[in-house]
Amino acid sequence: MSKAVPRPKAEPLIGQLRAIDTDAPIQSFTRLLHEYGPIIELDLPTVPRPGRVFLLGSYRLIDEVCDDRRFDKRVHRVLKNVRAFAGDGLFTAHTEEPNWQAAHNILMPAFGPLAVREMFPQMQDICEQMLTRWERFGPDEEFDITDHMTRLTLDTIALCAFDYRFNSFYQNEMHPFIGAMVDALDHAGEIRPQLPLRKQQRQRQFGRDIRTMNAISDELIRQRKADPRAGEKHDLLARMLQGRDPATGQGLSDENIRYQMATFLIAGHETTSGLLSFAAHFLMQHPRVFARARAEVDTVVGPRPIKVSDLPKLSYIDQILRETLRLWPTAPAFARRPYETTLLGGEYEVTPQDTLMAILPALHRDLAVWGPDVENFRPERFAPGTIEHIPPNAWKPFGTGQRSCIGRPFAMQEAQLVLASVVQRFDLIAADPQYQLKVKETLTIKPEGLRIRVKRRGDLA
Ligand code: MNH
Repeated sequence: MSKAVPRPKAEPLIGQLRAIDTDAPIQSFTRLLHEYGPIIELDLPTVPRPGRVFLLGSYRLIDEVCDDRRFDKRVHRVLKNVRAFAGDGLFTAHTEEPNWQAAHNILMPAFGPLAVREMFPQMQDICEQMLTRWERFGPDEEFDITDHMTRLTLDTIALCAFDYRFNSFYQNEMHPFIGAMVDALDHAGEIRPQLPLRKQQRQRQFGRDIRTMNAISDELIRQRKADPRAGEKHDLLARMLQGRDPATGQGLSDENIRYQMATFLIAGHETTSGLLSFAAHFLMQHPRVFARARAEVDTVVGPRPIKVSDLPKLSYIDQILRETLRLWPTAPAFARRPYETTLLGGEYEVTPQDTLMAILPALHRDLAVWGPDVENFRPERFAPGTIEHIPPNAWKPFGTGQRSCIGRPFAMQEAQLVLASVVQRFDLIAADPQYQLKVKETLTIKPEGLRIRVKRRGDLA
């Protein structure tokens, strides 16, 4: 017998609208799961039927839906909206679409550990631009750390993937791609019901945003095709233009390449910038963690520039990043669907039309896995000797199985380099010591209004 899934706080017509902060749905879902238990049904006027949407918050249920034999990625409502500009690119493709497998086969080697090691000099180039700016402006300049990290990660993915420089650290305004992307993602993720006129305006703006993003991808392709030295390049763009799927001999179409470019520019920077911003927040809140991180960098690296071969030895930096992704997984949810109607947890019937959302901030706070101090920032959870006791599928910031994050080695290498370089050379000072973490949600999550100052290490106040 199948049990009914609880649908807390649903009212006629508006469903759970009153129980959910539409600007911060993931944080609302996490609270509801905390209150009502491991699975609840989402009920909102903007969520289409007949398929039902279930939110999952426990280790036991999420572990189950991570099984690639019974479950596949669900391209849920928001991702369907994102397809307006990311099409059948890797992130938004259905697994059974031919371009998913083709692009996966062509691009996997480009994101393998060896290929990513070769991108280290470009990552360092952009990191040095940010730290040089910090040095030149000095300790009196107050700035938004998330703004800087966004410039850093956008410039890094563009340089590594497309050999293109946005030069964000040499401008005041953010690159127009950012504004268009943030607005388009915001529109794609909207769960608030809208009045018709407003809806129309938003739809038109969405069209403009998409044209802005497409124009940037087209310009990158145009420059590459006009570049007499294009043949010497082996970056991602080169692999997309020339690569063939070894399984079929097929290449990627121009349209699909444009979708992949939008995908990489978005997936390649939003999440990593959030990770680095949250990590900076935790370092300021936990001076002992900061001190230990600095001691590790001093021991492994000393005062010289960091080398790619140092990174595997910077284990505590890696632990800090993992613990940051536990508390604030910057891609905070992923969706699954069963291939066949099945009983979830042995008691809830779910069908292939349903959407099962793994809510990661809830998973990462499951007391059964993490113990009573789940809310505490404690990188030691991921220390060698302890990390082995974390059960598989309990920590899922990069998604799962064949549809997990292709950019994970890239993101972790970049984040490790940047965090290590920061603690090596700078003290971080919260501009407002009373700042309470506020988390802004788009498709991803980031700290909001986190203003800091930076002081070169050893300089007097
Ligand atoms: Mn990434 C898929 C998280 C960095 C490119 N990424 C995913 C998924 C998660 C995720 C979760 C699975 C989504 C789903 O199941 O619907 N990604 C992250 C995080 C970071 C990150 C937390 C950084 C921190 N991602 C990156 C970077 C790139 C990238 C950097 C590219 C350079 N991610 C992707 C792509 C996919 C993906 C592409 C889709 C892979 C696929 O389905 O084949």
